[in-house]
Parts: sequence; C-alpha cells; structure tokens
Amino acid sequence: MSEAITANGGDLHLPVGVARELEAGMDRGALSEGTQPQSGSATLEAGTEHNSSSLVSSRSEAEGSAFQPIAQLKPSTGSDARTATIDRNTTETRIKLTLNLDGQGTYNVRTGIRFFDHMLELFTRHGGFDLDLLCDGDLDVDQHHTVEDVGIALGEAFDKALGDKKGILRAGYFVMAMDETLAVAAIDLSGRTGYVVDDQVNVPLVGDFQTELVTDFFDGFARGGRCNVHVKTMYGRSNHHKIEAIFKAFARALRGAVSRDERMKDLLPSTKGLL
Ligand SMILES: [Mn+2]
Repeated sequence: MSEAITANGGDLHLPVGVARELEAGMDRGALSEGTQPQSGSATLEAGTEHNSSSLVSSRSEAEGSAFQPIAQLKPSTGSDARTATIDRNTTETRIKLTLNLDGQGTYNVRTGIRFFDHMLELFTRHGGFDLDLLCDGDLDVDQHHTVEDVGIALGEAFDKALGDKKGILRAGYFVMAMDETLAVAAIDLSGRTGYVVDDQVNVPLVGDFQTELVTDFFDGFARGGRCNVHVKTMYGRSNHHKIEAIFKAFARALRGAVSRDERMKDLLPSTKGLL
C-alpha cells in the first residue's frame, strides 16, 4: 500500500513507511538518495526557500533545531501534508482524484454533469481543500453511477488522507445561509457508515442534474469515508439554493471535522481506541 505525499506542491509517491519515517524525523538526505526523483529535489529546494523562515522558526521554538530539516518539507501550514490519490475503475465509471485536505480551495473538476461540477467546485472552495477530479462515467445510461461513485471515491480520499485520525476534531457541523434558504450539516468521522439526507427539493432536475442523486452522493461518501453524514434543508424556495446550501454546509462541517486539534494533537478523538 502506498499513499501520495505532497511536499510543497511536489508530488512524491512514497510508501506509507517512508512517509511515517519522514514524520518521525528521518534525515532529509535519505530521501534524496533513496526515493526521490531528480525533479523532486528542485521542488523541495524551491519550497524550502519559499517557506523556510516561518516554518523553521515556529518548529524550532516548539521542538528544537533537530527538527529543522523535516520542517522544511512541510506544506505552508507547517503541518504534515494530508493528501490522497484515488484511482477507481469499474465497468460503469473511471475516476481519477487527488485531494489535499489542507489546500486553498483550488479545483479542477469534470464529471460530465455541469451542475454536479458546480457543487463539487464550491464544496472544494468552502472546505478549503484542493481537488482534482476526473470522472468518465456511463452518462448514456443515466447519472446514477457517476454521482454515486464520485461520492464513494471522494469519501475514500478523505479517509485515506486522514490516516489514523489522530489529532483531528473528528466531528463538525455548520448552518449555511444562502439567500432565502437555510441548510445544516453534521459530520462524524466515526469509522462507521450512516447518512440522512433531507434536501426538500421538489423538482426532478436542477440544471442538468437528477436531483434524487443528492442522496446517492452522500450515501456513497458515507460508505467510502466510513463516516456519518447528515444534511438537511431547513427551509428555502429555490431548488438550486437548497442543494447548493447543503453542499456548502457539508464542506464547512467537514472542514471542521478534519481540522487539527492542537490541544489533543497526539490523541485519537475516541475512547474506543480505533476510528
Ligand atoms: Mn449556484
């Protein structure tokens, strides 16, 4: 098993063990000699120049100068990169997806369903994630497989990027106003699957999107992400707004749930011992 680790914008596909060793303080030279492609070196150097002053000073104060070489590999937040790449292929859909939990809301989304792209784009921006997502699905049948499988793959990406879930808030909620519409979302990254969707939508299509598939998207996400997702439109008039407010509330609830808990950063946010 391997996971994609992105350091300062460079794509380094490292085995999990290597990534863990980097986190634990392995010497930077070992990475250069062992697993790092030539081009990655330049990327790391560029990133170092860009980020070194603030990162090194903050880590140095907290943990001493021995951690400096590792701090230089960190993204601009000064924390570990939390990224995942999913390549999911079935006879119904082919999905390529790269996610960064600690992004800047940048996206490149193409599912073939324009309204669904709109939802995933604003999800990424409101969540503060980065998302590259390409889905080639059997839209000649209908949109069901595409929407459900994107939900599954996106959920899997969050689960993978979160790793052991130590030091995260785990749960999050948001109440999102959008003009005349109000929607709420609650997330628990519990390791269990459950979803409730009540979108109050009363038309079969919004734009080119089959609205019954809102439910299938969150069903897929809850399964892929092994989490509980509850979303509800409290009231509203516009069906476009009802769905959009749900995706925005979902994004911001999830943003809270995946956030780092500085006070409990080495702890699993559960008394069970596993999430
Ligand atoms: Mn809109």
